[in-house]
Amino acid sequence: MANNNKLRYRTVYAFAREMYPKTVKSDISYGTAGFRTRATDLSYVMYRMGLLAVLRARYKNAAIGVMITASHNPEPDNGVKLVDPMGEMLEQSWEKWATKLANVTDDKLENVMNDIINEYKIENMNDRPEVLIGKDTRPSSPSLAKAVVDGVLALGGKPIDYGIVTTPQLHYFVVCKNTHRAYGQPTEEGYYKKLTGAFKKVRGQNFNNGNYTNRVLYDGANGVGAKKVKYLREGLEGSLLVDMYNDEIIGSGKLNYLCGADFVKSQQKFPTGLPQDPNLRCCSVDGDADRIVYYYLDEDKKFHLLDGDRIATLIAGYLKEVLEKTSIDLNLGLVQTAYANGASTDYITNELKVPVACVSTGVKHLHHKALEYDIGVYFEANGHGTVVFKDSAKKRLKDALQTNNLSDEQKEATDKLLNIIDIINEAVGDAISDMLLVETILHSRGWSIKEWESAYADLPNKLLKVTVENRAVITTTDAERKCLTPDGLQREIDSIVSKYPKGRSFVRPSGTEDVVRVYAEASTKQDCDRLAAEVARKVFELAGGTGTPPEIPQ
Ligand code: 16G
Ligand code: MG
Repeated sequence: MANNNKLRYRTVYAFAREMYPKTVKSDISYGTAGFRTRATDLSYVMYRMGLLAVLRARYKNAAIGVMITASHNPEPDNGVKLVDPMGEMLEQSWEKWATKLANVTDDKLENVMNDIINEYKIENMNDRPEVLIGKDTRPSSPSLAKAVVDGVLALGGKPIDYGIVTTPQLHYFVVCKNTHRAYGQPTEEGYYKKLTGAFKKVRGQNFNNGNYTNRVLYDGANGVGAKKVKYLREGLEGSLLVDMYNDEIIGSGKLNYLCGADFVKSQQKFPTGLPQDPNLRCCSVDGDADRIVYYYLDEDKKFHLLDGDRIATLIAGYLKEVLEKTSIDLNLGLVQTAYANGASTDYITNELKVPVACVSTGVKHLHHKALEYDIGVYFEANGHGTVVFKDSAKKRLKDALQTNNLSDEQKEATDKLLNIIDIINEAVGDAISDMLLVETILHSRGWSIKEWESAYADLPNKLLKVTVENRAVITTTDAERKCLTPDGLQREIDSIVSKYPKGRSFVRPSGTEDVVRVYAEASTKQDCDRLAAEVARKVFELAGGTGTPPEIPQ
């Protein structure tokens, strides 16, 4: 064994030195969604993540995923994240090992690997675990994928290259593998079949209903989300007509450019490339298709956004209703972050009467919390989200169908809920699956996009960035809603907020950019802009702002 390890390490080191030497001096860290930086700086990081994936797979005795993508970021960037056995993001306690392994010099690689092996008592170093690898459409992705493959091979793992897939597809394949196909077939075809099969069943023969029409305009962000919907459409067989826009894929240089979910949500603007006719139901996904937002232009060309909060409330309200019809006693909860619009939280709590939890930013936190409910719906305002069902909840629904003492209504609702579960990618938020779910609910309700929007009115909100010398001076608590340091900042924020009706504001250091983010909402746009600026100014003053201080509108 020791000898084997020695031999293996020789290979690991030779590969590292010859093919993937560490070319960048400065350190990088495994952030909210893995490593992300310029693609040209990532080869050695990819190779090392191949190594880490094998160690993690041996430790968990399960298949692990590696996804190469920089999501909504510009085309010259890239990134990598690991996917844990049940589709979750890499367990947080391993993030520090990922960071260490990425930053160590080539000649010390062996030491860090030994540290990991000792820390986790990994003894099965001769196992050949599977590492599933996926990549987005970036031109840099193929060579970076090869680096991951080489890392996996160097340490004796078995790489399975899925080629170009969406992030949620890769998560799905990992879950399928590790549940021995109980969750589905670990192939692209299996993925489309499962989702579209369930979708068509729920939709039935009437493709339209009331004010709902079965056509949606789809902005593919010139990325993998565009490529994959082409296959999805075949499976849908006309039950849903997905009109594709922004589908120039590899090498166009247009990935996420003036389009895609991040552009639409953060700029609050209609994307380029779509027809601007009024009242058309449109949606945009991001560069790796794990986020989606809906929107439309009204008769006056005014832009209306239906973001992750709207999707969450639509889903939670509907699932609650279907669940009540089944008469099966399962608890349903919704998980949001501090970025959720206050109006959505009010609506969920007071109208839908669904319990709401608030957690820190980042999919892993939401997903984790949602697992506490029998049925957990989670969404970030930016459009990341899905629904997760406890195994015990699924079993109770299935068992209930087997008994013969359900009324027709109960039976229909239970059957519907079970089919809806199959439309959902529970492994992680999935733009394509979320779109099918939203379309299913709108169809079932007979709603146009305007009717969906009329549930509640968003409070005006604003997001600002402040650059400071060291953003780590800002620390937060209470799901990022309050800051602990620097001293006195929270007191100042409280006093500013108290001047504005329905005012709310919080600040947090970004996990992906070197900035501090400031969120504010208030009852009018003017108040909201002022509130955001006043808070940003305080951050600038108390947290070591750099550049020009934020201006406060008069
Ligand atoms: C990452 C997260 C996203 C979060 C965002 C916040 C995942 C897969 N992605 O993109 O959920 O909203 O970071 O970015 O977890 P920020 O920390 O820069 O505000
Ligand atoms: Mg993404």
